[in-house]
Amino acid sequence: SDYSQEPPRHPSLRINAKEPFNAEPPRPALISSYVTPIDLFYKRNHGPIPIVDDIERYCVTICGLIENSKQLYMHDIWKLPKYNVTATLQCAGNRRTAMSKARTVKGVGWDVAALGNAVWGGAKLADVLELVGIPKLTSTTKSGGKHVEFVSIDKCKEENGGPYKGSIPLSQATNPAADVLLAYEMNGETLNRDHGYPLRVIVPGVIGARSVKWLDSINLIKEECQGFFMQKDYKMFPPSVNWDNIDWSTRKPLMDFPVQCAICSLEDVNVAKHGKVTISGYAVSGGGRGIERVDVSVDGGKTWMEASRYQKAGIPYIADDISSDKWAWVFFEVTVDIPHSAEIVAKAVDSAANIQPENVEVIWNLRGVLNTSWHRVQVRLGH
Ligand code: MTE
Ligand code: MO
Repeated sequence: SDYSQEPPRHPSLRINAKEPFNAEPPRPALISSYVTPIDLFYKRNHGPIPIVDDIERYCVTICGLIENSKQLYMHDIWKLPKYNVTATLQCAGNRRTAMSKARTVKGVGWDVAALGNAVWGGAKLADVLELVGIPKLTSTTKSGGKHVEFVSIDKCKEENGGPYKGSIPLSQATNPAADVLLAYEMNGETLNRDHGYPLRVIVPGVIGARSVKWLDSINLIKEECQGFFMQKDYKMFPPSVNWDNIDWSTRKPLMDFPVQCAICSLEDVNVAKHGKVTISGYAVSGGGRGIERVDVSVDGGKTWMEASRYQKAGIPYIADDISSDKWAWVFFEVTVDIPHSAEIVAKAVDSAANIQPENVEVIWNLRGVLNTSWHRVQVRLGH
């Protein structure tokens, strides 16, 4: 693999792995703006960043179970109606480092910032598929259990030097309301190399792994993608499963993200003075579910206070309201009195009343995915 032509990156990113490049912003930087600046957005790669230098010749092949396969050039995609979707992308490995502290897991370590919120600009996949004769989802459409596979142009060792791949159900791909995009813009700028230039998939509400970057082809297939990252990774096993007894075929690939939150105004261990402290962070759920509530405790979970929630500064957030960004995180904030050394805890409830597990032990899994346990930070009083 060749890492000699990696793009420049922001110096404040915390690097979790160099080759492939995996990095996240510091906690306070993550919540300094509702739309995450591109250079601070986490970067999660499985190989070198590919180079596409001839945009005129770049095209996406659509093939598989369709009448005639088709090659779409960027000018074909630019011609389709353009949508801007504000969506939070979160890696299934977010908060893995904390899970590994309970019991060692395999995978790149991440603190709480393996996610970011961006305005993705591009064509709807449902419109693209219509170009090859696949109709949009209606109440009478039969998707026949088919799937839409995304194949990248990057190369990764897990695929033995082959491309990164993933798939979603055809019923989601053809549903305009699912907002699945082929994105060529991020926050109003041309997508950069780290995030998938020239074209990537964005699957809102689903673990980041399915939002394939550097798209090369779209394949209509009978069953879900058989690639490594669908079948041998990004699955959640019970705590009893270890590397000697694992049977990958017993579990489904992870798709929608469960409810998650984290405090970002504090590190794991802090020294504070007596008095008022503002606790802030993010909360987000998958599948388009809003955030109904965020609770904060300053006594390790014995008593709780409700935090205020917002997406845009100063405007109160209402879960699942038409005025809110349904695929995006919310920020929370509460000012507390810290009377003595304390464990500060945050937990969120989503609009389907889903809650987060109290302890990481009950959701421990050998790959360290979906650590959505209550987020805890320690504060010791200093002078
Ligand atoms: N697409 C390709 N082609 N190669 C990859 O390694 N990583 C996936 C996904 N798409 C990946 C990919 C994973 S695991 C995540 S979490 C997101 O991209 C990260 O997207 P980002 O780097 O833009 O934040
Ligand atoms: Mo990921």
